[in-house]
Amino acid sequence: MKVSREKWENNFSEWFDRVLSEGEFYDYGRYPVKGMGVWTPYGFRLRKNIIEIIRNLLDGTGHEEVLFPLLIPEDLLRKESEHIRGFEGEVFWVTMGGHEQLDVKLALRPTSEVAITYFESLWYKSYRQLPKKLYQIVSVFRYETKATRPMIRLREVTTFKEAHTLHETYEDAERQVWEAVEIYKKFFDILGIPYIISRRPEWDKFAGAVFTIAFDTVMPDSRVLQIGTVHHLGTHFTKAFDYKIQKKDGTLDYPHQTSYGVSDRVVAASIAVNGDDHGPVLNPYIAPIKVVVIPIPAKTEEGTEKVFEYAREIMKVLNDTGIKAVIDEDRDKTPGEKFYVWELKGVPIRAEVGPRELKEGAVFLKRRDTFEGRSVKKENLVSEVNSLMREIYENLKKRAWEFLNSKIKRANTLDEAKKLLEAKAGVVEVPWCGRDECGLKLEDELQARVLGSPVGEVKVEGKCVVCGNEAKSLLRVAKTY
Ligand code: 5CA
Ligand code: ZN
Repeated sequence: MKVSREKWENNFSEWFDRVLSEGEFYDYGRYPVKGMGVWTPYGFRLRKNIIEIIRNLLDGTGHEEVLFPLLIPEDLLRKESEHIRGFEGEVFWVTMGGHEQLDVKLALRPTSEVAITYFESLWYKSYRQLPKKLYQIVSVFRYETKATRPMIRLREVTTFKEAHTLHETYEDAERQVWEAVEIYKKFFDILGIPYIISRRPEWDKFAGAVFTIAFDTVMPDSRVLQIGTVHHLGTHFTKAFDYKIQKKDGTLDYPHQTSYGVSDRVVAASIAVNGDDHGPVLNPYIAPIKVVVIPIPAKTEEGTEKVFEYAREIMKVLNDTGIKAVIDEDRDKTPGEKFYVWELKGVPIRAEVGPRELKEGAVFLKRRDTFEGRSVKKENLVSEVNSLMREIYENLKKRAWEFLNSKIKRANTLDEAKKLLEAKAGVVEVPWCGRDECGLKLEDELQARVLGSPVGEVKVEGKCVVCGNEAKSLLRVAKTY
């Protein structure tokens, strides 16, 4: 069967909503508070597998998991002026305790820089205790005013992994920024989510950061989604707390910080980057269910019973070796109806077991990504499934990267850039003189967002598409979520 991406790409929004609800990943839009969704059991397992990966990567690189209070008193949140300016319009406040008005309003944390810096100042007094790398995985709350979307723009972000690090010098913190970038690269590589990395422009860096490095991916509808950010915070927060540490040379000085985060958006991208008209195709590495066994009824009742028994045996063989498999024994559904359901859940492999397989001691394995099938002997089932999962994983990753690469275009004039964006090009790179003024004008002219410049050395020839001066860098623009 030929897999059509076209319909999928053109109706991505509806596709995504339908997959989340019918595939039983996430219940969104029905809870009576806007921007808050429910992780239902199947989606929760996918989320858990993803969290496990980032947790292992962080634990393996000297990060320590912590848990801070959800509520932040107003005076604490107001400590760093740029930070509060950036977040002011997005904060949910708790003002009552029972029947009493609270003396100090309490914010539902929109992020935890201030809460963590406050404690760092109590805990770490000397360079000898540094670097310190803390992280937590919690809910944060943001009163988002742009259109909210399931997993993508929430008011309760339930899977907010925020890391906060503390260093003696600016350079140490900068090295940490690049370590974090490497960690996120590994994370997204394991997930098979392709990305581009950009230094966000001055006007779009995190509120309170010296600079921000962002990971973006391109969704099937060609719109760009920011899936992770790494910030160098310099001494913005430590100065605001007048927090000094003893340095190597004996002096007292402000330590430097970084913070970096990912969210539910990563789960959204994991579901969205590979799919077709039938639904998503989950990367076998994180798929909650690797194999669904579908018994194909025989002509007689007795024959069907035998097939079901054999199908259960097949499921058990897989589960006994740690390959999560389920069987769909619903007697009221035809195999075709079952295929539909499990395709919507993105299960990477389907094992069809009918009278013929029973007779031959075989299993018919069908890949969800290409719909290719192969018959394997029961004795070889486990090794065949394992190698099939690897093949699917590699194929999905390759496909996703090919898609992303096809969505990065170069334009040398404003007009070209405009046409490309109108034709859903994805990311358009233009030569740029390096001045904020031109970047801002570009956003205005193109009605799109500037993602920033590629990280590292870029050789550019040509003239700034806005002012015509010699280009110093490339600027990426896109229609974004
Ligand atoms: N304290 C820093 C580092 S954790 C911070 O808050 N950075 S952030 O604002 O850029 O958020 C981190 C990541 O969370 C973003 O890159 C984005 O992928 C995700 N995110 C931000 N707001 C939302 C939201 N409303 N819904 C879902 N994900 C979000
Ligand atoms: Zn310019």
